[in-house]
Amino acid sequence: MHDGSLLIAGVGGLGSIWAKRAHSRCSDECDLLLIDSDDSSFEDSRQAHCLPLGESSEEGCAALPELASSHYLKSTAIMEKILEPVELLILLTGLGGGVGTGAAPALAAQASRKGAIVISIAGMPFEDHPTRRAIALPAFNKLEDASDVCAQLSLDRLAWQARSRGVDWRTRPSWVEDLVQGLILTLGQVGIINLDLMDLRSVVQRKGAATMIVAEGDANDPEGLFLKALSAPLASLEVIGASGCLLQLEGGRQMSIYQMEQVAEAFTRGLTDDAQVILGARHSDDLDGKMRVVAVVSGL
Ligand SMILES: Nc1nc2c(ncn2[C@@H]2O[C@H](COP(=O)(O)OP(=O)(O)OP(=O)(O)O)[C@@H](O)[C@H]2O)c(=O)[nH]1
Ligand SMILES: [Mg+2]
Repeated sequence: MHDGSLLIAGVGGLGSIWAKRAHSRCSDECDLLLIDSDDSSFEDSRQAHCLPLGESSEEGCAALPELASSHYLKSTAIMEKILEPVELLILLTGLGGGVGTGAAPALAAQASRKGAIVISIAGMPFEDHPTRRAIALPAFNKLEDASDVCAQLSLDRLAWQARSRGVDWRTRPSWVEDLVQGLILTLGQVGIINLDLMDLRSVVQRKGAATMIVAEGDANDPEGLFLKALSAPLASLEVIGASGCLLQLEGGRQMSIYQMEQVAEAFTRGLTDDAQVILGARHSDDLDGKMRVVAVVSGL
């Protein structure tokens, strides 16, 4: 059951691949929006809202962010309709090219103006592509300004992680999928302890920067889970000293209160003394003996 209030958006080639994969894991709970100048991003996505930028796919926006944003701005009336019911937008994009760089900040700004909570995850170009990084950095700042939570995803770290698992970093971003699925299921499904958009809003509205972490592992190894979360391919991760934390724990039917307490303790130890911690939990049949933790950390 969903009412259009949760939306996953992919902007540009990389963002669209990530968004399609993440959405396939939780399509009953949320809608999908794809924005690109390249029609091939819309393949295999009959249920998605698709916004082609430009007159034809030949035109494209290859490495032209200004062109992409001006195409986007011509579509704001359509976008207004799509964004109408949206209360939470999870925006996935890769910066440094044309479409993502130009259109993602514009989309985040429009959704934010309409009152939606905006969580953005932006892939940052490889270290050895300085030209692309120079294009990506100002776009990241714009995206961050328009988002409640904006995390930089390092493609170097993502590629390194994918290599160690023997998969393709572009098409199998399991970390991105886990995170998005965790957030959507946290907010879209009934759990043992329910979290809702009000809880998320109260955490992300704290002053200061915000980021997200996710980990899956042995339910009896809280320290290991926490260390795993810190090895996520995010470019910068400083959860120590945070003053707000929304923590969602997911485990198999056997998950005990004791295990939940231990994991919550490991994840909140580094927070300030008066930190606001909001805890949610739910059972998941695919997590026998394991636990999945999704945390949004704010007030950094
Ligand atoms: N090295 C490398 N980097 C890539 C690759 N694909 C994407 N990237 C990086 O990710 C960024 C975004 O890529 P895309 O999502 O394909 O770009 P886009 O938003 O569709 O933009 P345009 O296609 O230029 O209009 C690029 O700037 C690169 O830094 C790849 O195959 N190899
Ligand atoms: Mg592209």
